[in-house]
Amino acid sequence: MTLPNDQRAQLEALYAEMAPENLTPLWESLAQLVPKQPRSPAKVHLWSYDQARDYLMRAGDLISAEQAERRVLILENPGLRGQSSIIPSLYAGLQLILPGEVAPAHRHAQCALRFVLEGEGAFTALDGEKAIMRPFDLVLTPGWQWHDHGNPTDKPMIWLDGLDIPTVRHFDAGFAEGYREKAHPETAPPGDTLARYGRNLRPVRGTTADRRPAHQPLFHYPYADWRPALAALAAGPDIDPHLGHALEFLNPADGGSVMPTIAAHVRLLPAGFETRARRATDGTVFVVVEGSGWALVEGREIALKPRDILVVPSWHELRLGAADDLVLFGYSDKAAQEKLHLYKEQCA
Ligand code: 1HN
Repeated sequence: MTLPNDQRAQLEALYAEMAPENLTPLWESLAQLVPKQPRSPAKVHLWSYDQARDYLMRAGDLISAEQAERRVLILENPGLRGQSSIIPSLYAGLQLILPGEVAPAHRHAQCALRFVLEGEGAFTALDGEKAIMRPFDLVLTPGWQWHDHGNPTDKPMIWLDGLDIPTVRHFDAGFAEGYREKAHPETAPPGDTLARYGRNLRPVRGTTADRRPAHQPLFHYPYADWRPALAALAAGPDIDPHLGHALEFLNPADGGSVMPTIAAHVRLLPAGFETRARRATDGTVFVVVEGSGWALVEGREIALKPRDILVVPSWHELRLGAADDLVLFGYSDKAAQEKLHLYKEQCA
């Protein structure tokens, strides 16, 4: 705000006097507080998987999963350093679990997804039921459900963790507790929940077979299921000009997003396809699953290759192009924004 010098001086003197009383004038910050459109402090950024993996493996030589509780390198947005955030509302990390290791059981208010990047045969156990993890599986650990991880194989296992840590912190609503033992006792054989709740069926309500929490029963979305579904969609004649072939992961309990704060999807862009420009208010974390291509974010071109991780903050114009068939996984805060009636998108 530009004001005559003497008025400015008098105002500044007034602000200085009131500051010790924890009072501050709105008119100096109104335009920033209520922007005409989103101006995210987060930046567009790409993490090379190979580079991050190197540091993660070096950490693996220096600290055990049990010592660390979770051996994770946080992907901090360069515009949000020190905040453990990849966008203002969400967290991302790369977790390593080495052969024979256990990451002990705990539960917390924050909800989490895991997207497997490397290794096969380690597990996440949710309330005592193991999901055996394979590359590009999506595994959920919803809020306040017990979870531990273990790697009984002879190879390292690495996955991307996506959590709503900054959202829970924003609401000052975080609780956590450790389990009395390292691992939750087994409650069901691996795959049991997928069989009961993952096939457009569910145990009849009120029977003992209906053992999972009603609001969040399913927690494993295997690559072996979603990839053929995406291939079938891509075999059809229609393609969305802004998204390509896209499928969202659903919570079968309500047909909504996988978790209350986080939405997740996959998309396939056929070789040579370029999307039209689009922007949305959800900040999105993308993982390249297969193929190669580019992202054009606000005019800046970024090359994409398998396992690299790209963050596109709110209201950044995005175009994607596929050199060969490009498959992406993405998660975002769209789920929370829709509940708050904040979500918007703009397609060119
Ligand atoms: C957590 O529980 C896990 O269970 C990973 O693997 C990362 C980051 C912050 C808080 C809880 C896990 C986490 C986390």
